[in-house]
Amino acid sequence: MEAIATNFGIKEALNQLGIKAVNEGTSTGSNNFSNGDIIDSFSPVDGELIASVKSTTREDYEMAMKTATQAFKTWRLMPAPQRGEIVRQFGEKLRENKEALGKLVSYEMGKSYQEGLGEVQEMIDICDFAVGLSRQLHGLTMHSERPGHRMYEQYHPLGVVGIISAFNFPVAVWSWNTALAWICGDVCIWKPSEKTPICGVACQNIIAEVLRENNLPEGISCLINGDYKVGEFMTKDTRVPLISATGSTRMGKIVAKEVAGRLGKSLLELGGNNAIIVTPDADIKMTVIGAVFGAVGTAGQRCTSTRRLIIHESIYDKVKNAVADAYKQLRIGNPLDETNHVGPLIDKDAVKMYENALERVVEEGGKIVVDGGVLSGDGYESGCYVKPAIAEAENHFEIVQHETFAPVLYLIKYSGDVENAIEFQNGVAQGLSSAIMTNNLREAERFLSHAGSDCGIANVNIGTSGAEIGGAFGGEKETGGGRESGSDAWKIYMRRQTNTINYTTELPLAQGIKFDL
Ligand code: UN1
Repeated sequence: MEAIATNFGIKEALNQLGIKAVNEGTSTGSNNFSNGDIIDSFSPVDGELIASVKSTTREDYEMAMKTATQAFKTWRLMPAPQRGEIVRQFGEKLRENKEALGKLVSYEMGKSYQEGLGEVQEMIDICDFAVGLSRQLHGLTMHSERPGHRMYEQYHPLGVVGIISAFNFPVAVWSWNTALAWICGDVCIWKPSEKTPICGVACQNIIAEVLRENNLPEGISCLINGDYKVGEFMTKDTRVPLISATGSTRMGKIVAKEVAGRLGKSLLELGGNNAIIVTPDADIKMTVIGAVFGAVGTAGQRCTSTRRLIIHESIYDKVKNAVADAYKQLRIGNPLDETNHVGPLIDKDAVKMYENALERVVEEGGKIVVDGGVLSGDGYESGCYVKPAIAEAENHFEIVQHETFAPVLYLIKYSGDVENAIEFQNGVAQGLSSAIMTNNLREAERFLSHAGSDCGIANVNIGTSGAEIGGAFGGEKETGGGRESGSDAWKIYMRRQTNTINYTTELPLAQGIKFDL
């Protein structure tokens, strides 16, 4: 058992990231406000205890808030390009720690080491993006209807931003939010998933070093630990103008209600139920790669994972067989071993949900194409390794309508026109990512048109997952409507102010109103 941590250099990685070994007590890391119950983090890779943290109590939270609000007073006065310089240094530190952090992500979350590295790369990329953006927080100028008046708008920092992130992207999602929030002049309080708290401590240690080196208050970045109850400290807190929450639709609905109830802003990035439409004009080889990576990458635990393949009847058997054949080549096992494609699910609850989905699809009349099952024996001792499965199903099945965070792919047949496939694609409650595989320009354009995909992401000839940070990331309907990361997503982290300046000696009123005294 110890072999995995030892053989794959986990201990060295933890050491480099400033995480205390299991026998040395809890890892508080830097600026981590936690004195409550102990949260032990077990690796889904081998079931071993990685390290422990303490959860955040109400009093700890008040301390975090105090530190953050204090830091905001300094941070907001720093010119945005100088804040960008701090984010640039953070990106540099991430480059230095890429392998160690990628390894920890892989070991604590269970995704492949390559994907762990990819996740850290997303952090580096968003830092680079934010550095450039720190010189481009533009507002517009507009012409006043009054003579001798100038009108424009500007963006100001919001204050304390609360970030709640999920286990599946334990470091990147935080950075998409925090790197932008920081250049915008905000300070952040982050509650990572209680399933991956060590990744949180590692990130906090990295940014704390940068802040220390620049004599800046650590309150710019605060870490709190715990479950939804700790999240609630922030969602109910009027001192937190924006809550950015990533996770299930169920969680998002609770957060949205809570935050809206106090007229705060929320940025929600929730569940997806992503489909790839495969038309008669699809390149089958590309389809197989896109579908298989989309369905089994991160063991199906991305919000962008491919859950449904909507295939035209004329090529249905061909695509089904090609994808099923590709599944035969999948190697399931220790994600730190780069010869494996699929690692474990996050925990045994996730395994139960996976098993339940496979039972349900059969109960509802579906047919298993590639068998699933939980793996046991040598190397699978954690009990979290499952076989990626494929089932033939119909779009309206209740289980197909539901997002199961596991490698279960549903094959759905369509006939006739691409419109019928688009109808299936849109016929779910979620609206995150979507794709069409076709070499037919008309089909592709129809898919992208206003009558096409209703998702926040719509791709042609690539899969549903693996979005670049440069675009705005998020989705519609039950995905929550939020956009983070690239494009103009920065605007949600700022408050907009319209300014009108009169440089005359008269006071003309707008709308031509006369008010003579
Ligand atoms: C998520 O699963 O919450 O598009 C984020 C992707 C990644 C991000 C996924 N860039 O698959």
